[in-house]
Amino acid sequence: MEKRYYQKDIETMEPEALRSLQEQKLQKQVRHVWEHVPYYRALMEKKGVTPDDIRGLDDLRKLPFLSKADLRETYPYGMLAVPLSDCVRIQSTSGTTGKRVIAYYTQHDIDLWEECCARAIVAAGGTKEDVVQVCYGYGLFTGGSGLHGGSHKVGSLTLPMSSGNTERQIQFMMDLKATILCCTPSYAAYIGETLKEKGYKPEDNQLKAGIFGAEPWTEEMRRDIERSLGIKAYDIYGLTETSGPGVAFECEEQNGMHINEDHFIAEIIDPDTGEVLPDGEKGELVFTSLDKEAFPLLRYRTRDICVLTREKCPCGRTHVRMSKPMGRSDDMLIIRGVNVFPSQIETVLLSEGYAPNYRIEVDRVNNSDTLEVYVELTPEQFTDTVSGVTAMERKLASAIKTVLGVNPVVHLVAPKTIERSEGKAKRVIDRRNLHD
Ligand code: DLL
Repeated sequence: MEKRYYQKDIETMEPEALRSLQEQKLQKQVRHVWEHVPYYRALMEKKGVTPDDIRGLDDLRKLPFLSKADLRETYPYGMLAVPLSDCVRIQSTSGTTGKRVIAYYTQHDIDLWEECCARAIVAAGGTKEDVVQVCYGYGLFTGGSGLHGGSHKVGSLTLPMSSGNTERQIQFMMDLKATILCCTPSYAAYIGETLKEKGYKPEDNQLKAGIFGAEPWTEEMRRDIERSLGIKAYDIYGLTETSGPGVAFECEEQNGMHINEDHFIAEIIDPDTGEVLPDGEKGELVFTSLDKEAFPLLRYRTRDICVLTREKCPCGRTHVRMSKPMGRSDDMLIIRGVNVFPSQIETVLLSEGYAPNYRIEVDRVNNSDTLEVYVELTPEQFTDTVSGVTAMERKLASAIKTVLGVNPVVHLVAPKTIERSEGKAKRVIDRRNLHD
């Protein structure tokens, strides 16, 4: 297969040249922040660092970290590095875990962001002949506008569907012969399930690829979606603070996401000590932007836990790859002292033949943590096994116990009783916080 890139020179740049490009840009970006963001300048002064101390990548670790707490502290304008009149757009986080974070963009920032998304679309096989159905939410969320802009840059026909109204999604998908689907993996699974209910087979649609991200999803979930839609499913990563989707994206190897290193430097740190870890070790991902005008962030702690690899990728891209984040460090549940990521439970459910419709409930009863997992039976399982449900629950509980080391109570529930997600799925209810 012919290799496809959106910006070949940059995406396949020799590592030495890439490093020197990053170093040049880093010096400029640090100076820009120093001169225009008093809040961060104060943090640098506190550490005794000036822009003159930052000459290369090895100096990066001299710079202070930024976290979401800093962004909340400086809400709404404190991190802005250009006059507001130079900005053309804001986007924002959903604010489910506190005050919203607002990201600002100049036209230049929008162009860079959309180019990153265009790289992702081309890596998934997109061309100007494609019909790209964008069913990430439009509005303050970055998913819709990011992929929308990227699709325009590629020259594809863009369907600005936004999320929800699954009937209409399916009608447009079929009538307009969409070839690339962009949405959260949980919504992709829901669309696949609905197509099946309507009697469509995977080969009845014209889709060839999906670009799915914005929430953690497992390899098992990927295969499930690929089967139900008859496509190849690509992962895409990003966060509002760094512009949105497209910070990193998968190529045809489906083996980690290439980080757009001409625009972002990635580091992995130990989340407890802040120490920088070598490639290959698991830790918290930290980003430094290199080209941002309005909302540049230096050493921003994402709280996403993953691993970086610089092993050569057969696709020809030279940019470092990040593993799938297994969830945010703050998504991790500690149950009876054991660290549990919801994605571990998802892996077990799908490998045991269940559909990805589940809810995890954690509580504290008589000073002891409880873990309950509600899992939907598929319609086939439901009719087959009315009498065998208890045995199935026990079997699943034991499979989960083997992986997590914690004993769950499993409840198998009737099909269609767990709420479907059209955006980011909310799979965990932790009631312990309510009692504290
Ligand atoms: O979710 C941006 C985005 C939109 C990415 C569309 C991909 C596609 P936020 O709402 O600010 O931005 O949430 C960012 O979502 O820190 C991760 O924890 C999580 N996340 C994003 N992409 C992935 C992914 C958008 N591919 C937060 N896998 C991030 C796992 C992801 N988690």
